[in-house]
Amino acid sequence: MTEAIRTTCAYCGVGCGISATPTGPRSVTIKGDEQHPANGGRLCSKGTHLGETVGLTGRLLHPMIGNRRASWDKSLDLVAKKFRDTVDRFGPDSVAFYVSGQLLTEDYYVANKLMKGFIGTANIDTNSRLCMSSAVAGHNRAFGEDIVPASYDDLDEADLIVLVGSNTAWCHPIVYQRIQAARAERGTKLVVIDPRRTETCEGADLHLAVKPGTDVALMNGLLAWCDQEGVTDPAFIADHLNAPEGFWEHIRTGHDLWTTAKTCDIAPALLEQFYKLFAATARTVTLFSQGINQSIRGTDQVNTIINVHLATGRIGKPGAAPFSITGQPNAMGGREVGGLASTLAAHMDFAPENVERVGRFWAAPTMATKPGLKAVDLFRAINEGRIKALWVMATNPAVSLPDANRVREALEAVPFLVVSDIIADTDTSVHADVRLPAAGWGEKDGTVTNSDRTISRQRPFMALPGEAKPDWWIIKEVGRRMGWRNAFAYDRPADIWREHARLTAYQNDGARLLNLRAQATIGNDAYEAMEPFRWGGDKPFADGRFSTPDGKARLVLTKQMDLQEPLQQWPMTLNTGRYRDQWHTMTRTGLSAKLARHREEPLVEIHAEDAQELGIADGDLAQVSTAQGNSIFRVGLSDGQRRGEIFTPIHWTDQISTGGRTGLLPRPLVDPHSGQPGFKLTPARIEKVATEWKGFLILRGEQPARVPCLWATKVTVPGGALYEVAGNGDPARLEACLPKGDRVEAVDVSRGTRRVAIIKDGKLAGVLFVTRTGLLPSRDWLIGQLEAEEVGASVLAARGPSSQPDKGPTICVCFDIGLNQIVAAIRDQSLVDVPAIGKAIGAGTNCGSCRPALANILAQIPQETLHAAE
Ligand SMILES: Nc1nc2c(c(=O)[nH]1)N[C@H]1C(S)=C(S)[C@@H](COP(=O)(O)OP(=O)(O)OC[C@H]3O[C@@H](n4cnc5c(=O)[nH]c(N)nc54)[C@H](O)[C@@H]3O)O[C@H]1N2
Ligand SMILES: Nc1nc2c(c(=O)[nH]1)N[C@H]1C(S)=C(S)[C@@H](COP(=O)(O)OP(=O)(O)OC[C@H]3O[C@@H](n4cnc5c(=O)[nH]c(N)nc54)[C@H](O)[C@@H]3O)O[C@H]1N2
Ligand code: SF4
Ligand SMILES: [Mo]
Repeated sequence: MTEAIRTTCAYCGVGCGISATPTGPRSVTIKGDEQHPANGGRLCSKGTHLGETVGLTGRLLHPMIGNRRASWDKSLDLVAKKFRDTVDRFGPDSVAFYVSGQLLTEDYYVANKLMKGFIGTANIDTNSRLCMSSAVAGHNRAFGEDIVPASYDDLDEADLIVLVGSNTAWCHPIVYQRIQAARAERGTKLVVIDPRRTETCEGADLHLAVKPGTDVALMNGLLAWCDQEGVTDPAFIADHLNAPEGFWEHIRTGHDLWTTAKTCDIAPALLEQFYKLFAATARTVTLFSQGINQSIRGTDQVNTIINVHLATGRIGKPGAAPFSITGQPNAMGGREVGGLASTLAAHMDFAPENVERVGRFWAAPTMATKPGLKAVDLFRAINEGRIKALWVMATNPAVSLPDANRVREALEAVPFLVVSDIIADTDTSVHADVRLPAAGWGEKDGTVTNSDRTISRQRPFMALPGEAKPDWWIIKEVGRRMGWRNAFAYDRPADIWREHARLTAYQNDGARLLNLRAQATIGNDAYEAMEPFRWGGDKPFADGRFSTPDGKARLVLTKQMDLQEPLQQWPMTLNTGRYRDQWHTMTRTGLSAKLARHREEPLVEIHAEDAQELGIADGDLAQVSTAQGNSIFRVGLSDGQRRGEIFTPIHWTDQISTGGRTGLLPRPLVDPHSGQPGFKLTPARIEKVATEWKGFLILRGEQPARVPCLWATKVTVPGGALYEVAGNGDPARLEACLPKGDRVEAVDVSRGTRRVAIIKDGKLAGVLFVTRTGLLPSRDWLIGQLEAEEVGASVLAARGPSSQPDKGPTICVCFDIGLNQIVAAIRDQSLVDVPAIGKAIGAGTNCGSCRPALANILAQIPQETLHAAE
């Protein structure tokens, strides 16, 4: 029996501890780590199903130069030479790295050191620019340092939790479960501020469906209310805060309840309820994420939230804090090493004394002396020919940057592109001159920092596959080959960790709260055995001292601007975000058949009345257009959408679909302080797309084929893949996607229906069902036949001898329980709450990610029908 390895989840910034027990070379049993402070043994659906994503499907296993396999030596020499030559010819500012909050701290540190101390430019930016940079800029403005002044324990101690622009139930499910536990145990109140009614609202006491982009008005109105009600803390304000000229006059003018309610388009009574609750509850945590950060006024939005906490003294105390919750597993570690183009290293900026200090510490030959290009500007600079060599690590900008079609042009145009990834073909890597195979989760070795400053180890439990190498190793090898052998002489992650820790402590007289002095001398064994720990203490700023020169925090004067100007050509507003069971560009979660069940296609969600006016029905295809481009989505009617607003998911790529690509739609406009793009608000248009036929394709085994039709989306299913397809012209061309084998076929001319199955050695190898006017059968039974021993022509009936009733869309992915089964159980057994559903049929009793969905289903079934059933 192999021993369990304690590691940290690959995905979100909650940073859950995992206990992984290998069961074979590429298989593992995953459990929550009961000892880990972030999760205490719990895992959400994504963490629970990590085991399904550690196979080698699609992995990049060897360095590739163009489409040819190459040795590490040759590939690394080429990368080093191209970067060296480019710097020699065009200067250091002609090269760039674009890295990721999914690198480990050790990887990140080496990349940052190579660029800022040795190549001599700060042109290293990260996808955290798209994610956390407004929070970083907001913290710096308010506190003088990028400190998250909260911990998860505060959620247990708060009496009120306000979620602003955060779909916590889907994106930080274990934090959400913790909040729900606090509600159940101590009656903590929960308020959600989000234009959409998400599943996060199912367990909330109040939901404010604000007009998008009006959070500044909402929070300034809240501060005005607190001021008027005498809830501000005059002593704290006098002793610990600096307010700019005219700050309070500004707050006291035009921020009354009625004006604010109008600006935010919320009923005044509802707004008053929130304001009263906030004013009455000293222990308040305001947790925020992308609805706040991803705005062209993101930094102001962050500061407006922080202003309220500062002015009411609700900071540095148990259960009272503004809480920027991070997205990626190591977003925070990246901030700590200084991996953003706008920071230098270890919470130091580009002030001359910092450049000098870090330069001395690194013994650096050519220090960067000024901030580098931020992500959106970086790709613009490539398109303008100013960047001639780019190295992308652990991010997929062809999908995830705004105006992604222009980004693809840049990736194509840059004279030399290196991509380090774990996957061979991504929308980004298909443009690469050199592809370098990186170690993935379960193979990587190092540290990550989660949302509440807890540093945990990611430990390997599988051997490196093929020739894959850890990111830190790849970067230091390039550094050495560029001529800096001693500066990059690391043998193991612990060497890098100690150096990073020493830098945080170097000449740090207390001016920087980030100080890992105690880690600077730890031995390799101690690093190996490191337990999760939180830096900066439990309550930063508890003494009212901040990291500014005078020790006082700063209030920032912010003004609401109208961000949502309806334009005739673009009458709708496009909002974008995440699904519960997919991670970003799906290179990993897309491998799991279980996780695919929650949402099998990318939906554009729209209010029913908007849809009706536009002649669009549920399940139709529709094209979403913006000034940047257009893409097709499946329509999902949703009463959680405000009128005039549509929502699309960020996950789908060219690798798995022909449409559903959100990234090409948003404007490349950014916040002036942080450079973070305004992903949540883009003027848009939507129109129905009619197709002559629709259908589906199910294929056994691995499926590299692209399906030649207008609409095709692929999901992993047990034993193969399912494609939903639709298009015009003759659907027969799709038959090219079917494998060779015995063919059985059924045609119904009147409905324009054709059903084809390919059987190989008695087993089902593929099916194609298309119809012009008829209905399509449920896919579930056919998918089940992929793993059946023997099938015959009867498979075309798409129904077994004792066919089960249709389960409906999967709600509980752990136990594969569908909507219809849940509704039936609720009706038949008169179930009244989520635990009762769990007792009756098990749904929601494993990872718990679907509990908000169960609550939603319950809420939609009228109680009378339950009594009728009794
Ligand atoms: N399942 C899953 N979980 C994830 C990820 C994933 O890909 N999948 N990614 C991780 C990462 S990197 C991140 S950054 C986090 C993101 O986590 P979240 O920020 O929770 O996720 P999003 O869906 O991007 O957006 C949050 C909400 O902001 C709302 N919003 C839009 N505009 C406004 C506005 O003007 N005001 C307010 N108040 N709200 C607005 C949206 O309607 C949306 O519901 O999730 C992390 N966790
Ligand atoms: N419209 C819109 N766009 C958005 C957002 C939005 O809300 N709306 N959100 C933004 C946010 S917050 C984020 S964080 C980004 C995320 O966007 P991306 O960072 O582009 O998305 P990922 O799919 O996480 O990309 C990670 C890549 O790294 C690879 N990888 C995984 N592990 C490793 C490793 O250990 N080493 C290496 N070298 N590679 C690895 C994966 O295969 C994948 O190709 O998207 C942003 N884009
Ligand atoms: S909440 Fe889920 S995705 Fe996030 S770290 Fe925990 S298990 Fe992983
Ligand atoms: Mo993110």
